[in-house]
Amino acid sequence: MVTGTTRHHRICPLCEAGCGLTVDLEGRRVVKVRGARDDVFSKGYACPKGISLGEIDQDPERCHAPLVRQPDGRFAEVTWDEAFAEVARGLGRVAEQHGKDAVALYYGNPVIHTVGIPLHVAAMRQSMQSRNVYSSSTVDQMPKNVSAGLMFGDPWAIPVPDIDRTDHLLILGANPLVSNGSLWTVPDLPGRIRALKARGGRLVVVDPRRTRTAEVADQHVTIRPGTDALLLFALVHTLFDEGLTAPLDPARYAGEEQLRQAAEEFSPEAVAEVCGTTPGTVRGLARELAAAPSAAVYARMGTTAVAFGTVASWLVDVVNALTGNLDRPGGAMFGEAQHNALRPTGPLALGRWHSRVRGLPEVLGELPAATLADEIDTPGEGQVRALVAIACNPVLGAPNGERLERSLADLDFMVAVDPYVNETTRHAHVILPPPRVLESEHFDIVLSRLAVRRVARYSPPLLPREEGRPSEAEILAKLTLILSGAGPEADPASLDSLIIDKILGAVVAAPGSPLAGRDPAELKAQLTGEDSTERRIDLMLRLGAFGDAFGLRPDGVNLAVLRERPEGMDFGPLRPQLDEIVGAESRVALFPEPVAGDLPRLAEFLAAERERGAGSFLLVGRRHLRSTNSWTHNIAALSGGTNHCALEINAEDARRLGIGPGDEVTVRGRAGAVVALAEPTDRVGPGVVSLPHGWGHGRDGTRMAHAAKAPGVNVNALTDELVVDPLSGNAVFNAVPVEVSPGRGDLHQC
Ligand SMILES: Nc1nc2c(c(=O)[nH]1)N[C@H]1C(S)=C(S)[C@@H](COP(=O)(O)OP(=O)(O)OC[C@H]3O[C@@H](n4cnc5c(=O)[nH]c(N)nc54)[C@H](O)[C@@H]3O)O[C@H]1N2
Ligand SMILES: Nc1nc2c(c(=O)[nH]1)N[C@H]1C(S)=C(S)[C@@H](COP(=O)(O)OP(=O)(O)OC[C@H]3O[C@@H](n4cnc5c(=O)[nH]c(N)nc54)[C@H](O)[C@@H]3O)O[C@H]1N2
Ligand code: SF4
Ligand SMILES: [Mo]
Repeated sequence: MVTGTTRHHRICPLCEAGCGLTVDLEGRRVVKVRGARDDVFSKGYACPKGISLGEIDQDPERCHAPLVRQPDGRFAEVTWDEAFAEVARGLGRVAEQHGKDAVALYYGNPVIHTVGIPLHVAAMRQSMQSRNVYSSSTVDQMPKNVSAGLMFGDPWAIPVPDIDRTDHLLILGANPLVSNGSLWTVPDLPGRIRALKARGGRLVVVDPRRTRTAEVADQHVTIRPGTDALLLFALVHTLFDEGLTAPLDPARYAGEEQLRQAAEEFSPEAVAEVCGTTPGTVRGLARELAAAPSAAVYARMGTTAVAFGTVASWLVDVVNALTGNLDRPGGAMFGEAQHNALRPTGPLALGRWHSRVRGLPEVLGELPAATLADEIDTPGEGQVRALVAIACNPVLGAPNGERLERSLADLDFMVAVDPYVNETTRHAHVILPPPRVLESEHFDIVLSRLAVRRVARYSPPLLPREEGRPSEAEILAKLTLILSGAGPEADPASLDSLIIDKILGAVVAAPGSPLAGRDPAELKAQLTGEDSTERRIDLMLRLGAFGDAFGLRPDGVNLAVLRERPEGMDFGPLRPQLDEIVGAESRVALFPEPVAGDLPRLAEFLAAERERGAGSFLLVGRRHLRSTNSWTHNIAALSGGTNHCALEINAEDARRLGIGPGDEVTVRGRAGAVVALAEPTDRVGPGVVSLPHGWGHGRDGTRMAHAAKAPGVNVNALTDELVVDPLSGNAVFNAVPVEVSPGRGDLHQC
């Protein structure tokens, strides 16, 4: 280490793995980042994105001052007070003229990677009193939330493979060697897979594309996109048919017999051809799962962002349960939150209200992102006229993003909390940039529940914020206060204090709570931290799984303890928790009623697919190791090389159509068309094409000059906002029917 350099530990906020990084600073400048060998969880692992955290943090095109759009359309820098006053005016005017539902909220993926946003989003939603709440959940994992909510009574009780102890891992529609795991916090997946194989374990991957994960698997089963629900049902059928199910305690599990009956029509023989495989392969998958001493099934985007997302997500955990692997070491286990998760109990209520235009059901208080444009475009009572857009880029991330972009341009007011002027935020009237990454603390609020080990970690801000610059938590608190009518001058810390009082009030009043009857003011006085954000983290830690419960568990953690241990504390492997999660009074619902109601649609799909002749291509997505959805293409160290936007097409299909490498091809979907560059390959099978998302840069008025040099095309110009998974409202990005033709036809886009 050079003199003048300081060395720090910091949790990487860029993906769900949450690796520990060692960051060397010279003053306020990052000189080097690498994996932290002493991190209790990631033990030195880091991917190229984490290593580039300095470049991301110091990208000169990140905004540092708030921006207000001028009458000529250009953005001007203003003071924070001016910016908040402008937001209060803009949102106030819309709410006054058109009512509370006219103000919509949309928050995106980085929300789970920050502290300030999850700390405030619940209060913000409450104070808005708007039915128009949207998030990237409905372009991502909402089907899994629905299936978990229906089966276990908690939408975040999502089992994760206990990879360090399993003998057999079956992965469908996920590419964790590239994504680094999702709904599965598992740093150093490459190392953990190597360890699995070294101890004689087996990895099987079901994916239409030969991904990096498929390449290291013992078996890669190619599947026709969009058919996983059928394949999984055939596994269930086989388990019953061949007497391979583990005995399930009827006091713990409900609906086994109905499930068995429902699986009858989905035999391997009935579905295999539609799935693009053979009955023998399907039966083999089921037999191996049943025979393994321990096994886990895991599935992600290829099974959630599809038309049968909820059914497929449910069947994954049905297979885990039927093989006796749910909640047992080496199987699919529940993670444990380092913070107090306020656990809901009882089956999830779906559709408590419906969207105004398309009548789509609310899920977890949200409406589907796929219908936001309808709600903006369609006049009438409750029409959306203003948007609060937090850490999101739905122009590139939501289905038919091009239509949504036209809708956003038409809003009366939009405020964005975002560091970039990008495809979405360029339509905002006010942009409020969060501080530098290294000026923020890091604490996993959502993800620790999905972690493969029981760990507690906290990273304080490495750098003090510049004078007068609010934290992301303060920005969110200010917006919340504005939305609640308290005005732009209200003190953001007052909101944290109120929330702390509310949580402590509930904790001391809860019957059976170890803190029942205690004085909330006395507990509050014990909280430590530099600011109210840290005091809230301290509260969560103390009430969490490893917490000191305000002194009742003297060995437990609190913020002060973790501040002394930046590398974190490890509390061991996962432990069985099903009884706590489901509760003594309830049972795991193996055959939840809403899912049962969607099965006739699956049967119709099967029948239709059996009749289908050779048809159009099916489009699937892919991710690149050095990308993060739409927003890291501006970083030189993370772009170029293999990280580019190209249409993978089967080499034989390309030859038949007269398409060569690098040729322009027109891809046409229901929503629109793009001209992409072709990459003929044997990675995808006949009839399948793949385009990554998050591209389509270089639009007027954006400020991402490096990204604009290799803009790529927006795959979500092709995806159809009118098709959703009906139970969850989730968008469909995989198995999208498209036409592919050589050349650019009459299109001028690139
Ligand atoms: N076709 C297709 N479309 C997809 C997908 C797919 O597989 N195929 N995947 C979908 C999935 S899973 C997701 S999650 C979505 C993602 O879509 P979104 O969540 O809408 O957007 P991102 O591209 O992740 O962009 C995140 C935004 O947050 C900003 N940002 C980054 N860090 C911070 C921060 O710390 N604070 C704040 N306030 N802002 C920040 C970035 O500048 C950017 O504008 O895309 C979805 N779209
Ligand atoms: N490097 C990198 N990492 C990321 C991100 C990123 O953009 N880049 N994004 C983050 C986000 S927001 C998320 S949600 C996660 C997503 O994490 P993953 O789900 O692991 O990532 P994907 O690459 O979308 O993987 C989906 C896989 O499903 C396959 N697939 C498509 N259709 C089907 C189908 O019908 N059936 C089956 N069985 N497979 C199908 C695709 O070929 C692809 O391999 O990654 C996160 N991590
Ligand atoms: S795997 Fe994810 S958390 Fe780990 S260094 Fe890479 S981006 Fe960061
Ligand atoms: Mo995502």
